[in-house]
Amino acid sequence: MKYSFLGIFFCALGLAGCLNVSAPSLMAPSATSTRANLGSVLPGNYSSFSHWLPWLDSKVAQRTANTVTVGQWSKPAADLDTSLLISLSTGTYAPAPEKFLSVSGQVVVDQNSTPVTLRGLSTSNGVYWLKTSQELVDPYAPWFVLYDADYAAMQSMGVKVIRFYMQYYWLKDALSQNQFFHYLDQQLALAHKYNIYIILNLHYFGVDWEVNQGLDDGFFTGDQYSRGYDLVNFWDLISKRYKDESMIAAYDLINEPRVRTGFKESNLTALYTSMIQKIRSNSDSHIIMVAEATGDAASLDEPGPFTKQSDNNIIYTFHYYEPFEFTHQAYYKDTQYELGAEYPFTTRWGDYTGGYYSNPYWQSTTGNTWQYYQGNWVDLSALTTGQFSVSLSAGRLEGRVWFDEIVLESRNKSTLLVTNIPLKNATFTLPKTYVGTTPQPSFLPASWYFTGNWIPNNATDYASNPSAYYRMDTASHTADGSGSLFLDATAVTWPVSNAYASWGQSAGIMPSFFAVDSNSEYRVSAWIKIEANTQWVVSINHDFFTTHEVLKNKAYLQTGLNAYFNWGQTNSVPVFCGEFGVTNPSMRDSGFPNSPAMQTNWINDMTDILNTASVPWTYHVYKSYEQRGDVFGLFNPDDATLQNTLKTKF
Ligand SMILES: [Ca+2]
Repeated sequence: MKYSFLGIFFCALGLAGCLNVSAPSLMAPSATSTRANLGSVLPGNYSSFSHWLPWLDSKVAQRTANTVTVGQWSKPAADLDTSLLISLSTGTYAPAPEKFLSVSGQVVVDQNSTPVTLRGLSTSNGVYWLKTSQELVDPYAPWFVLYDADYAAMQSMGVKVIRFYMQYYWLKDALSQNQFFHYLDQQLALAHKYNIYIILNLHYFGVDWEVNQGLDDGFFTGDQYSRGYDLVNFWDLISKRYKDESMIAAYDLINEPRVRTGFKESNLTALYTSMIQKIRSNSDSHIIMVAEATGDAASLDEPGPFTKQSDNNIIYTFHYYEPFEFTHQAYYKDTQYELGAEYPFTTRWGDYTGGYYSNPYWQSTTGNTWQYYQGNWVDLSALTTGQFSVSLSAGRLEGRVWFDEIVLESRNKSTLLVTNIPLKNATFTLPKTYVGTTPQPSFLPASWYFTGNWIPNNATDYASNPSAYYRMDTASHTADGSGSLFLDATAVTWPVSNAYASWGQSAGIMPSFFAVDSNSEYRVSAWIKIEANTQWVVSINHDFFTTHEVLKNKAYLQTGLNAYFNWGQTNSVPVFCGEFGVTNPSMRDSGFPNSPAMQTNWINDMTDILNTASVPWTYHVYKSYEQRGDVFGLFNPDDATLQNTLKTKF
């Protein structure tokens, strides 16, 4: 799972929350992987996973010591081989050629022409953290490796198929191949034993250093040719070994292939054709899965979500995460995916139309300490017919500035009654982001978004040039540890014109806009601390927007999915939803008590649409809970809602 449907959404938000600016590049990533988004959007430390590595290493140490507990999955190191030996000795692993699957029209059938409904689970996202195929064999990786008990559990849930994630790296040399094939042989023995099909999916293309840092892969980020990936050879190796294996339902050749300048959709189609031809040249008649291309609009040079291959034993597969804001809340260490998104979700964004910028401009605060800043009472209804948001600005700052305890008030023009308007995270307390089940310190604040066009002095070496904007844990007006918002211009260069740096609430997944009441005036205030600055540049403002909303409910899902269904019907081929799923930890967060019901509703809506259309699917994912910050996975140790909901759908 990597694909983000939010790219266009973010682009739409790119203009928001900024002061006297054109589109700020920092807040307008293009559609790309979420992880790649972070790399391109976030500065300094935040674009790196280095701050995760100590935590990860501790997990590896635990795994090595064989003491790790993964939800309900705590396994002795010998379990895998022992269970396999049992199944082999009892003769449960036997060839079953009658179970070999093929495509017939829009349906998948076995060798007796009996339709087989492929509904199941994907497993598991820990593929990113497995540095060698040795870890599959030892095994160190209980969050990823499937044991006898896992197959038994899935069988009891009604699972018919597992979408089985693989790394390109695992076939890099003879030793790796032997280790991986040993593991896959064991998995296939269990697949036979429990009568559960396996879809082999090349999920991750990382090379050594990427795998070691848990980074995104080259195929997804754009330079797969320069790295010498040989996907035809990868699948040739798989095909030669497993061409007669009936429990392999399909080869899912590339996970979420991304196209770009220099590698267009038509190039991808040709690559698929080459892989298909190679597999068929081995007398291998497995179903092959061809995935929807995503990426730069200009590189999507073929019509439709898919391009039909001449081979007639193909399933066309897509992934569906909508509303992305809901499915990806708490998605690793990024507060843009805030907890608290609801389903149905209303996506909101604003087009910036101007603002009120006549509040006081400050140069310094006495003694470099905190002082209370008050804006003017402003009749916003005389200035805008849209909605407004607040922003904290320091364009062409030379020193450093902190903001804390932002206050937004309205005052009735007649009665002069003053009312506080609640702002989200006005005191900059720690946002809730998760690595597994544990909230982690975050460098970025929830509900606030930086826009600016300053240039870090040492942009290529973020390690020695800490980021110039973040939520500062150690500085707070009340010294209560709640933190403050920080802008540091001492390590940046300003452009000649249009120099701005600003925190606001008009961007992100859940922006804050306020309607303007013509009977009221408005004032924004805050505690501010300024150091080493020589110009009058610090202020707080009201920004104006024309706002838009899209309700993302079941009808919205149906419309999106119909595009795939209709293509399959038009072309008389099967389509397959290879991934959909929702992050788990919001369910255990007492601040969002409605989340379990909403996640149940979302799963019900998705599976109802897919099952009604007789479109098969695999849910993302079976386990991996607690092992990555994206925390997809059915097995929340405290709450069985997701698995109980899903197990009635297979
Ligand atoms: Ca604070």
